[in-house]
Amino acid sequence: MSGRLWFIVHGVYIQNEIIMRIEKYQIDEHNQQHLAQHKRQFEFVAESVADISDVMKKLQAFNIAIPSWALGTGGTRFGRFSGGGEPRSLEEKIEDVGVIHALNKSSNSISLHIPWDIPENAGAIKSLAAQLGLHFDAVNSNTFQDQPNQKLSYKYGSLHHVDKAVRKQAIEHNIEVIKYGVQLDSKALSVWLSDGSNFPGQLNFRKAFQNTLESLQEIYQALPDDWKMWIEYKPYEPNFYSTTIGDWGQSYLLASKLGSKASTLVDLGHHLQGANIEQIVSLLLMEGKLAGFHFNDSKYGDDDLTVGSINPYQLFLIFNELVEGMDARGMNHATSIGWMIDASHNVKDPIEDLLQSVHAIKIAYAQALLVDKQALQSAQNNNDVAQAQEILQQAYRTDVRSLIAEASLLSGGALAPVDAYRKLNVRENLIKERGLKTVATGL
Ligand code: RM4
Ligand code: MN
Ligand code: MN
Repeated sequence: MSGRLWFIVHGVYIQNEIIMRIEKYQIDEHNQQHLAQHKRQFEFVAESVADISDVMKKLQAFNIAIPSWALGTGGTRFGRFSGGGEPRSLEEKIEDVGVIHALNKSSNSISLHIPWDIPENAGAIKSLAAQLGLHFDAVNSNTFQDQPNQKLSYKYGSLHHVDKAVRKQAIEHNIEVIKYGVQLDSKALSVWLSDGSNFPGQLNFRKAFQNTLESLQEIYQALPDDWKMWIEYKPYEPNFYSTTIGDWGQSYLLASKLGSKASTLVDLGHHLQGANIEQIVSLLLMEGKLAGFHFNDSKYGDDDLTVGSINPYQLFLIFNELVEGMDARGMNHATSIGWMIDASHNVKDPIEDLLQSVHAIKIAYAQALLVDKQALQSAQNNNDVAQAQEILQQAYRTDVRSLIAEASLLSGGALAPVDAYRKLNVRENLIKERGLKTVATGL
């Protein structure tokens, strides 16, 4: 089935087709097949959960934003092996997020990267998204690539550049991104800089930091009152000697100097091996400076692998700190922090991969909700180390998948999203329509 929307652009009516790729009755049919087994599993787990209805409410409210650049097949610097039926436009990317959300009812927003996905007609784009139950999360600026027709190059950086004219160009780009975001009702600008140096002596660290701060201050001035600025850090790549916002301390320093609208964004892949991310998260939260997350998983570096595919225990430990810290500050779990995926898929179907990522995030969240907080606190106060570990692992070893499935069912989603996606032949239909060799915009 398809619904039709009409938009007026320069006085001309443009017909815009909203394709409902998945109908509610198809999800119901799918759920019917899994229902009996699901109910048995759910009841078994639910009876040991202290306040199951509170947990279910929290799981239902919990959504994770999808980045516009994750819907095409990713590549490496050695090549890109395109999958079929990739979205060819922003509209098609929104449609794909619509598929994900219809299946899991946990991905109700999309985060745009400018200029990869410039919304030419914001009104039309917003209506398309709204038809699918979606809105717009943070907008991301891009000063890590030179765009065609760009006057000055970012070869030696952007906001930290030694040349004021380059800094000005990068500042103006960020302000333009805010303007696009305002049109879409986004509420945050997320800034990731590749600025850094490749060799010792290339850069004066102090001046680079000060230039970055001054540039960010100008962008900060342009933020609407109800907007936030999220500052991402990364230790290396594409620069291999230094990165100007290299770790959470440097990001935090900038955010503190900028003011209350600025905070630190944690991308899970942006740490050196062995970093204790959960401790970083706990302290940023304590200071009211945790902007949110770019979720992904990694084994070696910024691998951008599916969330939970390598180290689900770390993800659980992060969520354990999040739940404890958010509760300590009386924060709403679903809305006080920016939850977003930042991953790139080069061998999987991106939609399946994103469904898996969202699922892994919700599993970690549910397990963190199950931690017996009081018992843990008393174990900590008594220095009962073994008991503290027992308590954490009791929650982590609980198979909470039926809780996630139940939350999805209650919200009108599928009990088993990947299975439903496959049985409904969504990708096959996308290939028929969009072709086998499409290339999505982005990295
Ligand atoms: C960077 C960083 C940014 C993302 C780009 C595509 O490594 O994670 O958040 O926008 O990649
Ligand atoms: Mn990121
Ligand atoms: Mn990254």
